[in-house]
Amino acid sequence: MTITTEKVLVDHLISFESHQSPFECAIRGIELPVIAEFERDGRLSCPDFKMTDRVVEADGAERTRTAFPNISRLTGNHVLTAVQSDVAPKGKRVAVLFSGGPAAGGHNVVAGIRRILGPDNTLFGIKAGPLGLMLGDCFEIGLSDVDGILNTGGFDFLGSDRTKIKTAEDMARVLATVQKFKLDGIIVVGGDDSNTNAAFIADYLAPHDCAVIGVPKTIDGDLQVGDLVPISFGFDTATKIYSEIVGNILQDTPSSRKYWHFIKLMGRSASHVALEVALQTHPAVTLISEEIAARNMTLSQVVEQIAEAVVARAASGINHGVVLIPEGVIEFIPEIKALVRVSNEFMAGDDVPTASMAARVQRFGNHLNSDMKILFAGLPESIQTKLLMDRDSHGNLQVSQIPSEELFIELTEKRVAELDPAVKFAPLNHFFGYEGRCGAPTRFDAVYTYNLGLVAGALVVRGKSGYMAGVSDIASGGKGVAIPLSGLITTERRSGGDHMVIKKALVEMESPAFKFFESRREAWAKSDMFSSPGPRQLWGPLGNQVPMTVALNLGAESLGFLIGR
Ligand code: FBP
Repeated sequence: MTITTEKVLVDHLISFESHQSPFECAIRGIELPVIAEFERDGRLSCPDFKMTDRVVEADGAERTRTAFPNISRLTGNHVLTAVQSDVAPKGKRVAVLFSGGPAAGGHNVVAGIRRILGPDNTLFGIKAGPLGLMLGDCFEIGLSDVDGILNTGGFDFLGSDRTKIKTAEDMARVLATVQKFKLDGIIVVGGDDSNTNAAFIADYLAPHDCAVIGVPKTIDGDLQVGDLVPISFGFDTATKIYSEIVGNILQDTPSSRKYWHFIKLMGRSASHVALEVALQTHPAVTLISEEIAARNMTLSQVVEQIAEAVVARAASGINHGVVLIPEGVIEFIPEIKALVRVSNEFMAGDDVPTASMAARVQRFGNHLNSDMKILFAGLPESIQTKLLMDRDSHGNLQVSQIPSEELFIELTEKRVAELDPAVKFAPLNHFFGYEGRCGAPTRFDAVYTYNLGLVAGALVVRGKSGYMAGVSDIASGGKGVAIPLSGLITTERRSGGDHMVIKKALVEMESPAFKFFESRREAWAKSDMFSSPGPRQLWGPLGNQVPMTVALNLGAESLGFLIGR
């Protein structure tokens, strides 16, 4: 190679820096069809919204009405649907923020909002989440600023955080930002806790004429409202990325013929991620936390189930396999759940936050009754300390940091040796979480989020407040809908107190997706029936697929989706 050619190559490689890889350049061009009501004569057009007869209400609606008097009254907990309009609002000033963990497609939400606002309205980006809202850390987003972030993964355009806006002082700081930037509306892109935050802010800001709209984001998939919000955005991308890696590992197992891989998958409490990856790859064992809770299984029963699969496969000459473990499983095993509940109350004690970890472990041990003391003492130190870690600002135990995959390996190893000492059992552990949260969105997430942005932007400039934006009818063109936030809120016990939060959607035992998994898992356990779905496809017919769990639960006839015309 001559020096000149090398220079050409080096310049070429340098041109990839700062998000200009050939892949990133190509995905910016993915076509983004839009819902019919948002288009007129081939151009974006801002619809209005009409109230439907459909009412959404969670348990304890009376309590919610008292806690959220303004938005409950404004929305009446009725669902809205988009309708075409001839008049587009002008002069509105809107701000958008990301809240919680990143999820693929967030940038398209911002792009959708920016474009539906058009040149006659102003959009501000709030830096680094709810904390940025309180600090008034905003910058103006121009129409051309969103071109470069289209279809890219991550939240880096704005950044995110998990601050809970809870006190009167917090709300006053939010109001100060609203007044400083003369905001007519705020859009909160977040999961269940962040949308709960949005509901509180919407209620507080109602007398100040500032609308607040939420957008359903989270890779966990636990923010769902039936057909109105069939899935939160980011789930499809994350599960397709995890499925690719799990598929590769499954392919390796009968090749190397020696390892059992224990893979923990992110997804906090719900097991939607684990279930989806199981449907896409067919591993030997998949734990579903909600099933463990429904069947009241003890830790040793769960371990027995894994150990029996290991021994049975060994009897057929298979000394390898994959076990999928949902991130939050530990909180669903009844005896550990009880321990977590006591630890939550304990952690809410005034002096606990300042105590060292060693002191917490000792004091917590003394605080327990005799059964729990035995259980806690029997847990590996790595689990004990994580149970006593500081909660996040919404009062959640940080389950992603609990090495449950190591716990299951340790206990399975012991039990397999008891069942049959001749069985070869060589375990390896993995945790897939951050690998999948920020990947470039799948086509489904790209199109879905762009349209969610259009819906959220249109709602806020129309002055609608206290709703979560939604896109329903994803297999037949899509419909822009608005779901009343106050209708989604219920009471949950966290950090030693009752809190009003949006109810998490967990895996239901009667759901078609779970039933299908249940009907196939024995076959997958007995022999290698895995499949390797490969990398996510952004072009061509395979790019057009929704998650399998979503298609099954919606009763769809195929995996395809159709948003736009
Ligand atoms: P969100 O609810 O904010 O969407 O969280 C998504 C998630 O990926 C969870 O699955 C996980 O428990 C959590 O974030 C871990 O987040 P972090 O380590 O960034 O706090």
